[in-house]
Amino acid sequence: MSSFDLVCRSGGMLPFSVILPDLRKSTYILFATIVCYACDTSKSARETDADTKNTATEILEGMVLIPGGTFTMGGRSEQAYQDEFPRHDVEVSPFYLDATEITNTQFTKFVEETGYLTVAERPVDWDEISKQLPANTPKPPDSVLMPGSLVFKPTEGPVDLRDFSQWWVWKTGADWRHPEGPQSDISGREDHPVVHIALEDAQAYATWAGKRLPTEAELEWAATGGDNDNKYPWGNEPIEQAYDKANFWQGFFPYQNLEEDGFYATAPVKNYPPNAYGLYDMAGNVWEWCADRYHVQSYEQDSQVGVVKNPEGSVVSYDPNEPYAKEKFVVRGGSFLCNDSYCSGYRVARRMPSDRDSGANHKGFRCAKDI
Ligand SMILES: [Ca+2]
Ligand SMILES: [Ca+2]
Repeated sequence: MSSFDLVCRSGGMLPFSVILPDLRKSTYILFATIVCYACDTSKSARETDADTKNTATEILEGMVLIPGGTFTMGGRSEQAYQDEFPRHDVEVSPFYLDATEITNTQFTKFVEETGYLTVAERPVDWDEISKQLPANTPKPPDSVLMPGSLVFKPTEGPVDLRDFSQWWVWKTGADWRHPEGPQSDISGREDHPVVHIALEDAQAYATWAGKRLPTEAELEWAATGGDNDNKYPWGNEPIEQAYDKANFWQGFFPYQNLEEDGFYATAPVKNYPPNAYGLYDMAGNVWEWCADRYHVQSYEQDSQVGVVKNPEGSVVSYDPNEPYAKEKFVVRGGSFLCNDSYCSGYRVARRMPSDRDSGANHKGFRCAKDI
């Protein structure tokens, strides 16, 4: 989804030059100095080794080792969309994946250490955005080009679900610190996933953390928990009975949310049980950025080369619904807004294209790392 479609925007020498008159003393000092130097060298090596181990521990803290393997990627049910086909065999190497979505606490640490400013906190670059729109699209008022992001707003009643502009509103001042707009904040939501994250925000965090974004093949493989027949991360228990499995939308989208899972919007990470690999919220809560460009026919391309090893997505991006969009990337896993009547994003095979600059209050990420 492009933000702009809604509001027109879318990391010696030894110091031994001492000359002494007493040879014995000189010899002693030389010996002592060499011994001490050797001690210092040894100590230095140990410290370096310890530092390295500490760094590795920090990086891997909160991560899960996902085994490698081959699986059949793509739609597993009648709900599958065209872009989930053809099903094709994919080999994934072992990798580490964050057990949870990145939280507000984690993102706060990143921003405090780096001073990073997210896309939603910057003014909109009209010259850049206009390249992705039909020619002669008029420049919107400056007020629309102020920093901001998309915020979900429920409708009064049933609406045409093909028109998502009805439940997304542009809010100046909406960003990760202000999920619902400038009057809101994240106090009490420290352990909720960070939202209003654009692709480059997620990439910047990952680089700072010594990690990377996962591919969609990695996320689908990891979401299954090792059972390729799983439609959802928890298995195949129907979504209507899975209110204790994930944070999604119960009731009638986008106007009636029964909150049977306990949450209208985001939930704290780890609020629901993990899948078989120990991963939380692989379905629901917030959509998660992947490293892959979205192309509606990328599976067609991959299926023609036999078993595809560690696919990284299409070289070019294409979404037939928004042909002017310059670059769309894949998001996975669905969000607190997902419902069977709309996107069924909680299915492990579900792919969703997203404009790289578009964050919203249902979009976050988690990181991966090579072994
Ligand atoms: Ca919910
Ligand atoms: Ca998620």
